[in-house]
Amino acid sequence: PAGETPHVALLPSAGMGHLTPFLRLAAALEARGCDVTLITPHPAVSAAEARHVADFLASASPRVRPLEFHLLPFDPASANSTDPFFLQFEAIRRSAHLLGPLLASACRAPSAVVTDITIFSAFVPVIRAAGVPNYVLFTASAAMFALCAAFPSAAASLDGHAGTLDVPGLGALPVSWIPQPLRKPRNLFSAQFMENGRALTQVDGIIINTWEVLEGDTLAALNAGSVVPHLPLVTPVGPLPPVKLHKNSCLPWLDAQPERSVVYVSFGSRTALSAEQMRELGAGLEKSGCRFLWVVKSKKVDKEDEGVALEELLGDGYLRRVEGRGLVVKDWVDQDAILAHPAVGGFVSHCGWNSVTEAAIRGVRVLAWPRHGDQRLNAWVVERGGLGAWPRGWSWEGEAEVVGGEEIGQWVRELMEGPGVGMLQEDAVRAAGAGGKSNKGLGELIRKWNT
Ligand code: BUP
Repeated sequence: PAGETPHVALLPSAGMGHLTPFLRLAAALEARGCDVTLITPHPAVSAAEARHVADFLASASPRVRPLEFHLLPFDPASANSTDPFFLQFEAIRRSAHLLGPLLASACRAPSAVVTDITIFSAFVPVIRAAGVPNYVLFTASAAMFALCAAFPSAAASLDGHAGTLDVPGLGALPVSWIPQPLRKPRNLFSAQFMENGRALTQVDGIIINTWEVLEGDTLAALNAGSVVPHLPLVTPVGPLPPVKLHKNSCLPWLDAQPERSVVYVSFGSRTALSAEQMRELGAGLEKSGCRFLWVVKSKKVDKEDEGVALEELLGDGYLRRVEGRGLVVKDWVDQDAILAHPAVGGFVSHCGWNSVTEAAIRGVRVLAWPRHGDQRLNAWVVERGGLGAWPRGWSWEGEAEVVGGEEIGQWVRELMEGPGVGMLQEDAVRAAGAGGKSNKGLGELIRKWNT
């Protein structure tokens, strides 16, 4: 009812890239006086994710309340995929009918429900039946959202010969930029992607963790109805400010390094490099002559990691050779704190969207090495927006070609010698700050939910 504090129920899916912006949105809403319910699917896809949610809840204000969403048992063999994240999306989707009774059990009826883009279409009938306004949080770039919205109709023109896909608002995209599963017929991810794309007109609004200065043209095309007609209003609310959760073991090492001398290297929470590529990257960092902080990941989810030692992954003697100049870690680090550290001057990134937004907020130039999914489109946004460079030919997951150490070393040197991105940082910080466009956009949503 009008005048009461809005109560927003948030339903993330799986993957740090999806969970992170939900936690940031929860914190931003709470800071603006909303009551927030964080609906958490159980079991989580990884121990790291379960821990992350628990840490967030332990540090959040009591205005953020958890609500456990127990998933029905699900046989992975019944779905056409082996990817742990796609299977988790499916498990959540198949349990969608359980959300109605769960919402009814919440201490207050929600003023709005915000669901993750990967799962939302399964929840449309349930949320409609509950009579609650229904919003989607899109966790990547507006460019990727345009692809998602246009894909069901554009897919017909997926022309292997021309090698491009026409996406209104973006133009003719090389097919190689499109997430790999979408280029293959009949698989779990494409089915979910298509179904979500088709259902977008059935929700009340779309929230995106991006900002006008970075993606103004794409946002304008989306809201003019030029990407697909009858889309609900798309509101950019980004870059959502990071939430402080972890202590960071790398900071003492960074404290001892000169200003802007260290390149930070990370491919995000769900991208593992092949053993051969990992060795070449190691060689490249060594050849670059730069100081580096490298977060190594050899498995997609922690359940699969049998504790392979770094020496084994990087080759004998590597760690000794780079000692003092390079720090290699396998554990979870506080990436935002690293990017904010004055010693960090560049970021070799897979261009997961959260990493891109964090690089912008902290003013760190990016060397884009997209590996899968939405990352090539995000890298294109990075390049267009002037946040960094993208060596177009560099291979991605599943491609046999290995990028050599010599070439990597050269690009890393150029990254560290390249121009600063201070102006972009100012734009990003201004957008999310008081009076900024994204900040106002979030305020308008809250006002709407309050009437
Ligand atoms: Br790894 C790692 N510490 O050690 P993205 C990641 N992060 O804080 P992804 C850490 O996780 P998708 C670590 O700062 C970012 O906020 C990082 O999200 C943080 O990529 C988040 O950048 C990772 O979107 O997800 O994990 O590949 O594929 O869904 O984009």
